[in-house]
Amino acid sequence: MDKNQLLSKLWEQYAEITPSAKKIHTLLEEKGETIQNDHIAIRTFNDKRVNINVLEKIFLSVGYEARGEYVFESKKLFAKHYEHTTDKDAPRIFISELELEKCSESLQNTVKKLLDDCDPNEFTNPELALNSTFWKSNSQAIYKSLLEESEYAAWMYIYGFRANHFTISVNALKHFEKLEELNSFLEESGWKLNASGGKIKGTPEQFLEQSSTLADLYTITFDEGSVEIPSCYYEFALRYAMPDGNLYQGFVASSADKIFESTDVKLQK
Ligand code: OOG
Ligand code: NI
Repeated sequence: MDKNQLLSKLWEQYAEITPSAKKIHTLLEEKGETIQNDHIAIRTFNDKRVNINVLEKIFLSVGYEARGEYVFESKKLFAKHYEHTTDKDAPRIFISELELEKCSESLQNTVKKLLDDCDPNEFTNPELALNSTFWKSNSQAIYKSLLEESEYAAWMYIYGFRANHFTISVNALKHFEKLEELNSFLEESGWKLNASGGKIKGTPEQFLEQSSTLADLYTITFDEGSVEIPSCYYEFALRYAMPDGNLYQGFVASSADKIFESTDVKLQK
């Protein structure tokens, strides 16, 4: 699989459970915009069978290289970002992992059992990053117990390995100079934005401003019955030039910390 095949598979899989994605795309294209993707994000657990080192492989194989590292203490997450070595228009990749050893014993046991019960061939599948959930477990009780401790763990249990958001590069838009203008346009068109920490995360001084929609709701059928659970979201990023004149390429941990919450159940209320 080459880079473009990988990225379009990630998009299709994301768009399938995120109706807002294609709608926002179309809305902007109707205004004459061409959409450029700033980055894509993927989540995982730090269990050595599925951690960042495993998930990154497919991206390294199509020409990506690790660049930045980020720590999210209260969410117990660690993340790395990747840039493509030759194609400067290729989206960055952001992969995060839940640090299981910092979580409760009960959460650790739940995740361990989930993975222990899987066919081990799934872990060596080169397309792991596209594999959503290959575990058989489908219990609302487990989902609820994870949700009590970690929105991230609960989301992973339901949606697994996939792109959890794509990101529109605001730099590449013609009709929106400021992120605020795009936010207003989206709100007027009916979208709800993630307001955790303010609708705009980051400042020009940090060289990156970001905003995002609240994740779409998607119906999940548990053994116990059907429930709507936040799936994936769309993000918008405006990058600023650094003193050397080059656009900032990395992420900002204090902003990312709030962007993660776009899939939180607690923000939907
Ligand atoms: C990633 C959240 C962080 C950013 O751009 O700062 C992020 C996630 O929700 O998995 O994407
Ligand atoms: Ni992002």
